Amino acid sequence: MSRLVVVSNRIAVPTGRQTPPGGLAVAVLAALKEYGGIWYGWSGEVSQLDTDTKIVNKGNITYAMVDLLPEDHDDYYNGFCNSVLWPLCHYRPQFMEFSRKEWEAYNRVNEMFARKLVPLLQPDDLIWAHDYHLFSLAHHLRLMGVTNRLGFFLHIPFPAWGLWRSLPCYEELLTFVCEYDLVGFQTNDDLIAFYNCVKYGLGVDVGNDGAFKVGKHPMRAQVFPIGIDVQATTSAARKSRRSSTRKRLIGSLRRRKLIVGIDRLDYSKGLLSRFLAYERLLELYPHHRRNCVFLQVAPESRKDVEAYDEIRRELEEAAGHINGRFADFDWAPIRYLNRGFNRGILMGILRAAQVGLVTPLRDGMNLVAKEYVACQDPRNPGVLVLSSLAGASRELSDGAVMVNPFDLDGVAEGLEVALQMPLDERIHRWRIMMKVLRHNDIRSWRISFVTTLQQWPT
Ligand code: GDG
Repeated sequence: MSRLVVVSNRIAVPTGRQTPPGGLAVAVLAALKEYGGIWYGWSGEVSQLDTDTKIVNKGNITYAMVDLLPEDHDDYYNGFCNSVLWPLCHYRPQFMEFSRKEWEAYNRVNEMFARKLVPLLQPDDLIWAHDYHLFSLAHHLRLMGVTNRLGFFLHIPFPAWGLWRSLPCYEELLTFVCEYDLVGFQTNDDLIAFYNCVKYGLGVDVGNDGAFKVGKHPMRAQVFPIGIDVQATTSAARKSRRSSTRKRLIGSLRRRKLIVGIDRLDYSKGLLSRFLAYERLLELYPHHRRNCVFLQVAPESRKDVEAYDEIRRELEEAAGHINGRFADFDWAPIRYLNRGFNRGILMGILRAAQVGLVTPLRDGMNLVAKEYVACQDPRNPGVLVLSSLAGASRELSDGAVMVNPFDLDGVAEGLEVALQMPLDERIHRWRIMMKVLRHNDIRSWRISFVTTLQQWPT
């Protein structure tokens, strides 16, 4: 088999037992561990000078890391990636702040990533780029004469044509995306949105097999819903039974039911609406007062982007308000932890919860929804309450209690259903979801993407 070279904006070299938060890191690491290869991208460091690529070998993975210059960190990462593409793809155009300077920085950094990658490549390497930071990478690699197979997977949603066209550089960026050989999306909704953009933005019709040509270049777009490492997740959750943190958590609940949310602190995750929906639960269904606890873990991300400051403030206020309104001497309805934990502890928290509350306003997939299911005790599983706007809803809607995160009363009702659900129904729903997770795990995601990339367009 050809060597796999994974390229992502951010490299996550695991230290000890810690895996950094973020769905992409978790997924890519699990995929690379299986057969090994190179993981290339930004080190997470900002340097004043253009530095050499740093190489670290660990197990069967070679980590190749480049630093960013301060102005590139501002304009490419905080700017075009996280203040233009992220809000646009998550249907939040009000947070979009476009400038030509940042668009230039985006292309400059994609060119730099390509230039420093070229010396690491062998002729038959398969190159698999990840996520919205690297829409333009194929374009720069092609300009440098790279003829390797180039695949791209988008972890976040692809926006509808009506939104995409609001990006001033939409046509050029879309043309760059079409220089990959294979482009993968999380759901059919994203794929259809992409086809429409290609059709209306570039005037190109897509064939029934998802193949089309932009200029002379044949490419293909397809759905590859990302999965999790079910066995590793389940066993981490089982092992956590012995952990002192989990024992402390369970002891502190005093037999109250636990509702849990775990998300990076991000406006796409719908945390404020989730807090308000929980408040509605306590208003509309007063029998849950004093009888349940909502634990939200929300490690900070993208601290330099203004919109994230605002959400942090809003959440602190909302948690304070709800606790102030309902708390008693020996009960606080919300526990809001604004920091990260190691993976073992997180999986233990998920296992301990009677309800997993996953209510993003938009999400490419949402791995926490899948992890919650995999962490459950088969003899007494909890219930997943899931947003219909998460990619995971396309696979888990038969087993989860489905809610629309914009309908606060509806989410409160979903919580009520979940908290009251009898054991036999919980087991039935859990089994349906586990079947889906096992069938489409991280391994089959990786294999189906890489195999399709290898075979296309022969
Ligand atoms: C993007 C897309 C798509 C969370 N807190 C900690 C921690 N986590 C782990 C979770 C989970 C991952 O991070 C988060 O994954 P999500 O999928 O929920 O969300 P994004 O980070 O936005 O991921 C998303 C994903 O890519 C994969 O394609 O599903 O739609 O937005 O695994 O458990 N991990 C550690 N400490 C924490 O505090 N170690």
